[in-house]
Amino acid sequence: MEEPNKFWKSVAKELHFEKWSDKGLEYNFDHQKGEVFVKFMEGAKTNMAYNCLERNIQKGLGSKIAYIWEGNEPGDQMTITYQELLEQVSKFAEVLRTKGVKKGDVVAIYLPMTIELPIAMLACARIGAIHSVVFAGFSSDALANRIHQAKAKILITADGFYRGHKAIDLKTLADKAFSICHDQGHDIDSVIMVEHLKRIRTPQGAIPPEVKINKKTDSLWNKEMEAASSKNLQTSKIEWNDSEDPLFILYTSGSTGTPKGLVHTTTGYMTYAYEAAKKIFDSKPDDVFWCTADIGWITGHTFGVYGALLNGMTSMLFEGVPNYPDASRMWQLVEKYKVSKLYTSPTAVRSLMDCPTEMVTDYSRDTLKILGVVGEPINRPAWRWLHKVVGGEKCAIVDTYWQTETGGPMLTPLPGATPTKPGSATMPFFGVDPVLVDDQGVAKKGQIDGNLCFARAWPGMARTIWGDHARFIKTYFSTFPGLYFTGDGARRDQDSYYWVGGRVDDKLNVSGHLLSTSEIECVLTHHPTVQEAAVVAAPHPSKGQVPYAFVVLKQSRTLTADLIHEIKQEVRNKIGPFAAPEVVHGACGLPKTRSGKITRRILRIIAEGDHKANLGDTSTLIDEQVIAHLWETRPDVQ
Ligand code: 6R9
Repeated sequence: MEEPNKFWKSVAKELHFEKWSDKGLEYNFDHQKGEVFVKFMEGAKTNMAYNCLERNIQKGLGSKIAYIWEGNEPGDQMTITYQELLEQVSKFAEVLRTKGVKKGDVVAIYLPMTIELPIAMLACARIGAIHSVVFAGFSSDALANRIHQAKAKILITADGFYRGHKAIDLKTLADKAFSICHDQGHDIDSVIMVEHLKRIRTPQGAIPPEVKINKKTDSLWNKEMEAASSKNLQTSKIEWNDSEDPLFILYTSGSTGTPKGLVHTTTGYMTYAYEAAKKIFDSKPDDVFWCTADIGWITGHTFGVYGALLNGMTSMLFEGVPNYPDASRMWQLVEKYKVSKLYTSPTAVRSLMDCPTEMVTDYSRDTLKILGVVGEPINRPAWRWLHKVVGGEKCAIVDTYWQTETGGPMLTPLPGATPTKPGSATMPFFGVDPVLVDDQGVAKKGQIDGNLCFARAWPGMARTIWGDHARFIKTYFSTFPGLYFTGDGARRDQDSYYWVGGRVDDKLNVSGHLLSTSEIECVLTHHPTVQEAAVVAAPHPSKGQVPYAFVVLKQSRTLTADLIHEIKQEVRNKIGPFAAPEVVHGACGLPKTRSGKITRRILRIIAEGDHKANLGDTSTLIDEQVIAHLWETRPDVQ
């Protein structure tokens, strides 16, 4: 693209600005030449919530459904229109003001997938407060850490919720987080709690959490909203924010150290989210869009909330899990709500593709048009299954590559326009300039494997790490000066398609052969008995490093000596003898973060057999017990 600046400003023109600015993208990526910064349309005044709500209502979408909410228990459901959403957001904006929240203050939000979550986010945006959403699956420690780091003033939470049969004591977790914060010398001013449990059904066998209210700090969402209603307000006052005023902070776990609070600002992020949802999901007025990602992750922010609402879409908010009450739940919902655009993760696809095909095909998927995936490389069998079984070979598949830091997709097909190749996120999004560099930072042209960087700024990128700009520069701009470094490795093929292979620190060097762990994983997951696999590097006295493979077998399969031999042989055949795993470790599961990422850090420690090593923060794992099980089943030598 010759003139990204002109292009992005023309996109911004479709949105509402109280004051326009002719400035475009201004940036410096080279820390040797001065401060690293990125700005877009500095000096313009706008408001994200106004663009999501009033702007659409003025276009006649007031009575259009903004969200369809479906609870954990089938049948728990509700809808809210754009007009109703505006009323709720306006009231909650007043509630926040009454609580003393001002422009620039940080509001922590720790809520399940309920309608109050986007309401709270939009209310913050409306008054210029900065939201910091903490995924409701995080532990008290993780919440405390995030509240403390951002010095959040107030917390919005709920009493509790259910995921499948499991009850989550959200308020108790929040209370624990406060006492941790208190010990660290940071007290939260007030807590607003949604009484969610009394309006949803309890799953069979689950025990509803007991909730304690602290009279000094806690108040109830509904009571606060009633008080705001009594003021008879129509719509609350809008804060016209500057383009570069922070919109939100979102924490992403660093592979080491404390989580990084990435800061996204107003106009650039808004313009990028709007255009990404519009073009990648080919937004149409009668769409029902379902982004399955929790709003606590960047995908939920950009697509589940902002991208969807900016485009006036109807979208789904699902509080449950894909395998409850059974593994057909997702397809039941696609049929029930006539979903046309579905955005999910390769992990979800892989977990569902093992079930009998009828679990999918018993439900109508006729309305589906686009199937998107994000979060990790999708292996070919999963891509094909999604295309064939779910999409009936008539849906476009969009494999979108991006990061919390990038705000929106960087490599992605455009549906119907970009011919796809299973497993490749294809080509750069508008104005994105990918560069593959070798370890010395030399950019390589043509067909090549390298470190994935971006040479030019784009409007949606994070501007800094909250309170630590030096860390921002060190993490993203110091490895290859002048370039934004993603931390991922990628290959560009003969057609200029990009294949993201995974984090570059997942590379291993066996007797001088540089191997990508994901390359080996790909062979392993192709094996008919293997459901999931992760490969890490283990030290070896003569070879330097060797691949150590963790494999989760499909149900009813056991890892016999013959099978181990067969699996190793398969890798020998497909990649080469040097790539054959030294150890094949039969695992009952892999340690994963709640966003579905395998924590290789932990797997490396287990592979090394270092019982004394510090596992680091394990609070973000779905199931901490997996670690103990992996230690128990660790084979000595094979
Ligand atoms: C949006 C999101 C970012 C990391 C990223 C990369 C991996 C995401 C991918 C992908 C291959 C894709 N990743 N999408 N790898 N193909 N389509 O997931 O953000 O949680 O910050 O993760 O996820 O390794 O660097 P985040």
